[in-house]
Amino acid sequence: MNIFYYSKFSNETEWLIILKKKFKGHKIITIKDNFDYQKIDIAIIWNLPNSIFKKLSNIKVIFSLGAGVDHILKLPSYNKTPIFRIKDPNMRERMFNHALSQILNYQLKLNFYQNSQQKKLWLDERKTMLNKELTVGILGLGYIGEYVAKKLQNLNYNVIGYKNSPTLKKNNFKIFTKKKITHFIFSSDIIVSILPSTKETKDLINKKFLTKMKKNSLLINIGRGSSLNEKDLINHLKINCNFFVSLDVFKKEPLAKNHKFWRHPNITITPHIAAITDIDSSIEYMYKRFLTIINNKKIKSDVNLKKGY
Ligand code: OXD
Repeated sequence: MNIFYYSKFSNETEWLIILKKKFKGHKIITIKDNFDYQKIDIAIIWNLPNSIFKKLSNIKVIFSLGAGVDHILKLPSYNKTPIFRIKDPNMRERMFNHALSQILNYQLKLNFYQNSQQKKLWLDERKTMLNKELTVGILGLGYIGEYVAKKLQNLNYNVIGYKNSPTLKKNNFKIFTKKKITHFIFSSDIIVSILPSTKETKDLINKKFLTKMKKNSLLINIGRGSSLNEKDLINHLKINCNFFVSLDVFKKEPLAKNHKFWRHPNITITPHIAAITDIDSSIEYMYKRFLTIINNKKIKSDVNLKKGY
């Protein structure tokens, strides 16, 4: 098989070495190779420009090098080729660790101490919340969201969840759907968004949503930047000085140098690293999928094209 690899990851060389080892007997091709793109069977990609994608006219399957697939679905030349996303326990654990770090930062007021250290101030702050006193709302209960919710619950946080479509799956926490989103927002002290980028989720976290959040709460976005209306957030922060935000994803990445978010004291920024793609386990996952494809010849996409994730 001819396998095309594309990413702009800083550790691309390492990816290629391990891919070549794992997919021994097959050809791994990159844009640096002078290869007939029409002979490519499989594409392993992250943020591939459409100008290249449209040349891969005979691919049978696409592997997304991340949990999300919006970078593929938005390509004008994408035409229903089956897609597999990375479903990796290591990725889920990283996402959980990141969410927890931001929750604890807010809960234990660590930013205040960091700031006061700069000013050599001995802050005499006497109140922080216990886990059981906080309700964390998980917005988006997919493969990663459900895991984060369960892990937080194990740590004694009150956990509630939000899902666009109703579910029959039993969970130990309350799940709200579309009609009850206001209840979900009102009840949460902290909201963690792990939503995918779809038509339904576009700008879901807007003025109306933010106004319903508690005045002194925390919003964490580790899903997709498209679900947050950035202007509405800036305006919300102007009148709510005790509202905090932690953002790992943005409408446009990398975040522009002159973006207002960078300098806002209530916003913590990380550069889309909440769940970096783990090389070894992801390649292992893709290889297993690859074997079932070449053995069964039947390819069933991971992605529901109607829902967009
Ligand atoms: C993503 C990822 O899909 O980082 O955003 O995996």
